[in-house]
Amino acid sequence: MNRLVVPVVLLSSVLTQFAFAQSGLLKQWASAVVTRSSEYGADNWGAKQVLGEPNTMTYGDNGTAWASATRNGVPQSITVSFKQPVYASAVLVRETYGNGFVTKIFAIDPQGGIHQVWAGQDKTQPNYTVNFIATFPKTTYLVKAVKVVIDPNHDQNAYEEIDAIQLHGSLE
Ligand SMILES: [Ca+2]
Repeated sequence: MNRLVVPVVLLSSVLTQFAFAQSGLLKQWASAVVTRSSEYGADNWGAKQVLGEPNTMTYGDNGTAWASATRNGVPQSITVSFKQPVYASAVLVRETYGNGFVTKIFAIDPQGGIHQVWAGQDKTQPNYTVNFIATFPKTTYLVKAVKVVIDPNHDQNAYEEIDAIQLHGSLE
């Protein structure tokens, strides 16, 4: 038992800035934008709006979330990085408008290698802010960034908007 307890105590003292569950699971909000396919604005609806903790608390067209430049069209994506690289097991995408639009998620390792970790049908329903969580087998490589690909045509009458992105993973 002590072999388990000691490392957790040590890690938690080092990583006090991160949410750190008893299981050793780190949950980090995105800290920087790596790139994005487009953005509706440089400030409101800009890619930087996905950074940090959620701040869009109502469903709808809110400038505190990222929106692509056009309401509908070709696939869009946003790539964000995290302060602490981890062996990743899930990505949370906070959807706040046009919900149900995530199509693929890629994990990016510290050497820049790109790995698809999730693809499928996002069944998130509209009319509420929703934390869509894509889970996958824990990566065998560290993940420093993720790329979220969306379908802007999911809701023809809305922009597909993301308020925040969180990476779940562990240090071992
Ligand atoms: Ca749309």
